[in-house]
Amino acid sequence: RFSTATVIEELITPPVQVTYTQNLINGHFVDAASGKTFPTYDPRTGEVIAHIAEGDAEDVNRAVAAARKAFDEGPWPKMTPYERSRILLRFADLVEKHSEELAALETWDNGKPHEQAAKSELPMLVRLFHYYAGWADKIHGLTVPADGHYHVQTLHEPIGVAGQIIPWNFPLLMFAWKVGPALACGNTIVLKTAEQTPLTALYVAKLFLEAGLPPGVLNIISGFGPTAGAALASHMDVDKIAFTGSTETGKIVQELAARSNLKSVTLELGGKSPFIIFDDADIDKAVELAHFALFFNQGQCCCAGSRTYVHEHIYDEFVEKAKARAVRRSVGDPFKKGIEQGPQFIRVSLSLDTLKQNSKEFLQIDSEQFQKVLRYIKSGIESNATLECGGDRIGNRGYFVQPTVFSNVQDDMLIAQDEIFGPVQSILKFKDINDVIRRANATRYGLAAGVFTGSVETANTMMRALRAGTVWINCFDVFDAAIPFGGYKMSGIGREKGIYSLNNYLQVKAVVSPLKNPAW
Ligand code: TXE
Repeated sequence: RFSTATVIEELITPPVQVTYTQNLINGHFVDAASGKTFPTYDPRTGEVIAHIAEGDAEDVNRAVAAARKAFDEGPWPKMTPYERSRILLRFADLVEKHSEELAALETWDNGKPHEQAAKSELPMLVRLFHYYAGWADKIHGLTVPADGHYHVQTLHEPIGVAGQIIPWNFPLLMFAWKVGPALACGNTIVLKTAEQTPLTALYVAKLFLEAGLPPGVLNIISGFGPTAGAALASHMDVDKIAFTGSTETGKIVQELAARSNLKSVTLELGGKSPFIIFDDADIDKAVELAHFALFFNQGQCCCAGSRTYVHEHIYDEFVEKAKARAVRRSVGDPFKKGIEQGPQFIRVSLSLDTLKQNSKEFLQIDSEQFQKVLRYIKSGIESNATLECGGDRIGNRGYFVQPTVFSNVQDDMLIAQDEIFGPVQSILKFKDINDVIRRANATRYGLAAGVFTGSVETANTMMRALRAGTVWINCFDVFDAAIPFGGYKMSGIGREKGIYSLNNYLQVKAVVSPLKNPAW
C-alpha cells in the first residue's frame, strides 16, 4: 500500500543552500561564545544538514544586553509608529520575494510538505506582518472619566525586552506570531528557536536587517531548552517571556519567570482537541475534515483534532470511510508534488549526563518523538482499540509513519488522553449532545474544538458549551492573522494573533493630573 521505495530511494535534493548558521546578536551573525556547534538534521534521512552555532547562557546574556540597549537607547521604541510600520511592511515584501528559498528551507529542516510551506505558510507569514504593520500606528490609550477633579489618561507603552521561545512544528509561523506583535508595539526581542529547526528564523532575521530594523532590536539564539531557553526565561533583564511548546516545559518556563524577576508570561501549550460529528452532518465532508483536522502537518499540531467523536447512528459508516481516506493519504518525500505527509520531526537532545556535567560534548540525536508516536500506537493496540489501518513506520530510513486509524476508542485510553503529536486518529462513539459535551470537556487541555453539524441550534449550543480557546464549526484549522489563538486550562495562558496579542506586549500607564478649573 505504501511505496517504501518512494520514501527511501528517490529523495529530491533540496533546491536551497544553508547560508546562515550563526546567532544574530546586535545586528551581527556571530559564533557561539563557547565556539560550539550542534547539527540540524534532515528528517527524511537523519543526515546532517548543517552545523549551527550553539547558544547558551552567555550568548543569551549578550543578546539580552543588545536588546536592552536597543530598547533603552532607541531608536526603535522612540521611532514614529509609522516608521516602525514601514519596516514591518518592507520585511513582509522581502519575505515574499524570498518565499521559494524559505519554503524549501522549512521543508528540509522540518519535513513538512513543500506545497504546504510554499502555498499556505509563507503567505500566512507575509499576511501576519502586514496585519501587525497595520497595528503599529493604531496603538493608543484612553481618556478615563474618573471621579474627582482630575484629567486621567492611559498610555500604552511597550514592555521592554521580550524573550520568545518557539517550537519546531511551524518554525516560521511561530516566529511570526511572536515577533509581529512584539515589534509593532515597539519592544525589542531575544528569540530562541527550537533546536530541531533553527534554519528559517536565521534567514528571515537577515531579511529584517535588510528591511532596516536597527541592530539589537531582534536577536536570534539557536540552542537547547535547558541551557539557552532556561537562561532566557530566568534572565533578570528580560521583561516578558512568550513560549510555545509542551505543557511540561511551559510549567518550567513559568516557574523560571516567577523565580527570577516575575516577568509576564504567555504560554501556548499542548492540546487534545475534540472534533465532534453529529448525525445530521454530511458524512463525506465530515470524514474529509476530520482527516485534515488530525493528519495535517504529520499530526504535529497543538490544536490537532485528535479525539474524533462520532454519533452512534453514523459511526460504522464514518469509520469505514475514515479508514479508506487514511489509506489513500500520500506519504513520502515532502519535496515531491502531491505528497500530503512527510516524515515526523527528529528530536535532538542533550543527554542527562551531559547536562549534569554542564558540557555539550555528548550531543545525541534520537528519534524520541517518532518512537513516542509508535509507543502510543502500541498502547492503543494493547488497550483493545481496533486498529483499522496503519500502525507502523514506513521503511527503515528516515522517520515516516503510516497514517493510522483506531476505532472503538474509549475516553480512558492513553491514546484518547495524551497528546500523541503524530498521524494517529482515534475515533470515539457518542450517544447525544449532553454525553459528548461532558466527555469533550473532560480533559486537562482546552486549546481547540471542532463541531460538524447541519443544525444551527446544535452549533450554537456547542460553541457555548465547549471549554476551548477556539471552536471551529463546520471547518477546522482556519487561521488568520486577525483571529486570536490560545488555550483554556493547561493549554496555556493568553492569546496570540489578532488585537489580543498586542496586550501581551504592552504596559498600561495611568496618568493622573489635577484640573485648574474643575468646571472643565
Ligand atoms: O517540546 P518542548 P518538545 C508537545 C508535543 C510534543 C511534546 C514534546 O506533544 O510531542 O510537546 O516536544 C524549549 N526552558 N509540543 O520536546 O520541550 C525547546 O528548546 C526553556 C506541542 O519539542 O516544550 C523548544 O524551543 N525552554 C507544541 C521549546 O521549548 C525550554 C509544539 C519547545 O520544546 C526548556 C511543540 C527549558 N527547560 C511540542 N526545555 C505546541 N503547543 O504546538 C525546552 N525548551
